[in-house]
Amino acid sequence: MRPPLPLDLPFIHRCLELAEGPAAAVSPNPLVGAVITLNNQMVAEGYHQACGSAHAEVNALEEWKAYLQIHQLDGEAAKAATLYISLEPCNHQGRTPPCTDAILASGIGTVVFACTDPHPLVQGRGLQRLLEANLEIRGPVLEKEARWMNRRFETTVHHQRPYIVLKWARTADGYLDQGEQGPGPKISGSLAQKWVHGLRRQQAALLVGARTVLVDDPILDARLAGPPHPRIAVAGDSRPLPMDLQVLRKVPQPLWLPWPSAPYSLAGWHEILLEAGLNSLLVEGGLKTLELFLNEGCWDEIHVLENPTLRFGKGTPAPPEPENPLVQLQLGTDRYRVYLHPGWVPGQNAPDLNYLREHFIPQTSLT
Ligand code: AOF
Ligand code: ZN
Repeated sequence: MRPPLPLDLPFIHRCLELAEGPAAAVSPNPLVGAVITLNNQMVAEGYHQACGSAHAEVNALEEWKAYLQIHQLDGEAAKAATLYISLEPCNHQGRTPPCTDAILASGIGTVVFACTDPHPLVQGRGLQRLLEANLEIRGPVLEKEARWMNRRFETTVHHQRPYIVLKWARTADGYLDQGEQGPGPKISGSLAQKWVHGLRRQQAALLVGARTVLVDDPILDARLAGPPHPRIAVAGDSRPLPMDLQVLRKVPQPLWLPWPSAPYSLAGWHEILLEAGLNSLLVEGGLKTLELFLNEGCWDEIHVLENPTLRFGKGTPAPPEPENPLVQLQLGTDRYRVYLHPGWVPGQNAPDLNYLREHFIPQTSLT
């Protein structure tokens, strides 16, 4: 294994960019992007588009084969080519065949990777196989950034639970809704709503309490940001919901999460979600559902939107917020705060602070 070259950085950067596009459509798999270069020119690229479909390397190799044909190049060109990949290639048969086989068959001489695959069946074995076949291997490159991009996948592998994002909107005087009087007027402005839809398309599942579904009758999709839409999970007792609710018009049907009781804890929910292939969860309320996660400290990110001019005077109080937001900014008419769980330490198991802050700042396409 060799250390990376300065020229490797922009190509791995492109791999990460390609990887992120499909968002939660790859769940429970990782996001992966690949680029193939010849004489330091990009000649092919590919990414993993959805769980069950071809891996990133395989898609890039398809484009590479077409390039070889068009330019009437042979195996010598392959030896001179470099495959850049954001995750170590797999070496096992999953839903799809091992990528190492496809790489070796292509005759490509060099592989540069961003980070190793923590999956128990991979963990360095993919790189080992390529090294044994005398390929030149360089890396890791942008390792923290690549693992952060796959924090949902990494969390399922290391902690056997989905990555958990809590989100709520509150009034200036600290209320989630008007309590007995119902939800009241919408709290967040249109820009904040668009941003929330962006959050939704990145999590495999969206959880709400049954009471919230009954009272608010929300749609709970990512329509303002585009697909994929999260799978809806509803927490409550086993009382069936009225069939004319908006979330019930969706396919597939919501996943029912039985309300935790003395013998049944959040771990039970984690199991149900992972079994359904859902590696991340956005919890949007109500208060009791949010409190289940907050009281156990079982969360990774908290996103709070505050309307600084709206006051309800009374109602359901918003949960208290942790100290030290990672990001604090104005988002249209709302104030926006993001908190990262202290288990994520910038510069250690997460990228540095500047990178993280940039990551959570809404992109210009939203405005
Ligand atoms: C790669 N390239 O693009 C991805 C990889 O069931 P499968 O065949 O899709 O395999 C899923 C596992 O393969 C997944 O848990 C992870 O370890 C790895 N994902 N590997 O070489 C890819 N998506
Ligand atoms: Zn693979």
